[in-house]
Amino acid sequence: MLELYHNALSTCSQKVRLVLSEKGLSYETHDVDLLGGGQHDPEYVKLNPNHVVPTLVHDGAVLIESTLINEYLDDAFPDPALRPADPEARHGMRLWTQRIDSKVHPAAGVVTFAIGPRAMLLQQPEEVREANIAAIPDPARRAARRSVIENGVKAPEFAGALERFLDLLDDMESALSGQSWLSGEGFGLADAAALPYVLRLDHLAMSPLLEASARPNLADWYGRVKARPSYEPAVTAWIPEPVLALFGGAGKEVWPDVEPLTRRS
Ligand SMILES: N[C@@H](CCC(=O)N[C@@H](CS)C(=O)NCC(=O)O)C(=O)O
Repeated sequence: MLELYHNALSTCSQKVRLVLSEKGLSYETHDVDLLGGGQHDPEYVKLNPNHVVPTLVHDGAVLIESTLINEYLDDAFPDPALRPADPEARHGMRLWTQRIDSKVHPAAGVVTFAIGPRAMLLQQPEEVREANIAAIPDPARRAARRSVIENGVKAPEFAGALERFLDLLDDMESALSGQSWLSGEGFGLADAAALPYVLRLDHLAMSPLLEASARPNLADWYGRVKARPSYEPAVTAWIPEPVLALFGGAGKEVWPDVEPLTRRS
């Protein structure tokens, strides 16, 4: 039996849901309300001491860290395989997943909270907002969260975080000129890892960065990932329309400030 503790819009949750769906696995879900502080609930923290989603429970085994969960799923449920068999190609796949975890994911927290849910969070009573920020265990992440909620895209962390995204998009564009998928021959763990971050930019109204006129190989890949049978049940089915409208509206509002930061010669 598989149980996923997750959040509809969380990038790391999307990544795991995509792999569950690609493998045709059914699972029970438990929603963790991240804006309401559900990740800090003492019962949840017993499962995930890092106060984050996702957590997968498989027949009593508690698994954390989205990339490691996806590798576990590929070990435990090998058909269809989502990692290349060739060791060099597998290393190449892991360069993407490692980079997404270490560089892109922290940047996604900054970019998302500077724009998407910011207005909603600023409407929360200050003591509620502050208590949820204070409960973030990692001091750097805590400080960045406070800074971007207060200052939006003008926060000192914002431009650098956006750069991490642009690096990813440009490197994907180059890689996808020689191969159809980041993982190698077929759709795999690197593609599942990258999709939520590309989608996040789209949700925050940064779609000009993803268009064929800007990055044709990336645009083609994005279209092909969205056309896979896994995409609807893993991603679209979970996306709450009001939150999407909030993210998109906030993204459009700040685009005049963001667009100059996206220009690369
Ligand atoms: N390295 C972790 C990161 C997990 C993570 O940061 N999850 C976010 C959602 S995508 C979260 O739960 N954030 C809660 C918070 O920042 O308070 C993983 O890959 O599972």
